Amino acid sequence: MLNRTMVITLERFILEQEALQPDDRGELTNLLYDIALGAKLIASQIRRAGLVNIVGTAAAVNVQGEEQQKLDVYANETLQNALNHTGRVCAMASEEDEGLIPIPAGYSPGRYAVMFDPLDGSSNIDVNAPVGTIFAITHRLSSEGQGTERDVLQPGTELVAAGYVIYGSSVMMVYSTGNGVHGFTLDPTIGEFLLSHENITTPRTGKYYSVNESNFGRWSSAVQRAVRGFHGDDPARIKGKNSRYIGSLVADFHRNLIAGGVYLYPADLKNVHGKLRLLYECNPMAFLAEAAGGKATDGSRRILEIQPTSLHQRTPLVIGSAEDVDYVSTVIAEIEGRP
Ligand code: AFP
Repeated sequence: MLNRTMVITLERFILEQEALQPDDRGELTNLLYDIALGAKLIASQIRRAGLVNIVGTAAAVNVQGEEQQKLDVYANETLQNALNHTGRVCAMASEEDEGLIPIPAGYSPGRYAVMFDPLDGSSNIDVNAPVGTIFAITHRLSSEGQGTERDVLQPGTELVAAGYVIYGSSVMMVYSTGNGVHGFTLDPTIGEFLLSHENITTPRTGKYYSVNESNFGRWSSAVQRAVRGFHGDDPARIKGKNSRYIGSLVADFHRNLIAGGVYLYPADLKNVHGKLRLLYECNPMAFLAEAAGGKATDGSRRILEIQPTSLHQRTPLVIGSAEDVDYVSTVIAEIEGRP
């Protein structure tokens, strides 16, 4: 008989998955759980975002008399504090910090390096639109002590796990260790992430395309041609799509992952290498897209095969349903005269 009170928590699910990765000795499980804890703390602050000013200046200044921090600073510190003392992490890199973040004195460095964008899409906070936290995890390459940039500057093919948390109408954590993509929704009444979307697979082709079209005149003619295809101008090869763009990668990616579609942030005359960061945004999302049956390229190369050379390297990104991503690569190759 169906057990109606049975729920699968994030902890239980990743513990069961861990049996599939025996060499990780439970550390990856705990690391994902540390990230989930950080995300719950961030979620609770985001929920209060509009209230700080209503509650008044007393709430904007904490007991030490410090000014209320901006949410992206808060999210960055919260994640670092959730990870830096556990003995599981040798170094961190964040979109908010210029250099590598070492493990504080007194704590032992561990086997993993973690990269994150603590609050992606933070310009959306003021208008109550969804934002997110994105993360990626690698095994360290250095042998001991504090981690080095080498541990972090690994191609996405070396990731052992990646995921994001979306702070939307509900809070969801979506992650993969390469073995399926799984989504958990935070039940605020019990403070637990519960399995809500097991084995997410993205449709081969999607309904939506997501791109900041105000950049149209600054794109290469190849990118313009591909986007016109999504408008419906190339019906022999691709069906026209609906446009959806929030301007928050996590939210745009999440919708397209579930419903099918393609997100683009191409290079343009202002952002000659694209806008998004390889380590904190593109690699983790590419890892998830591929684990869900989708694809991610920079217009020609597979994102996960790009060798990073610096912490804040940017890359163009085309990500989502496999046939839609392939369409963009094909059009770009044709116009640029590549095979
Ligand atoms: P912010 O974190 O500065 O809001 O940037 C968000 C982001 O990195 C990504 O989440 C969006 O998809 C993209 O930038 C939006 O950029 P445009 O505003 O140029 O469209």
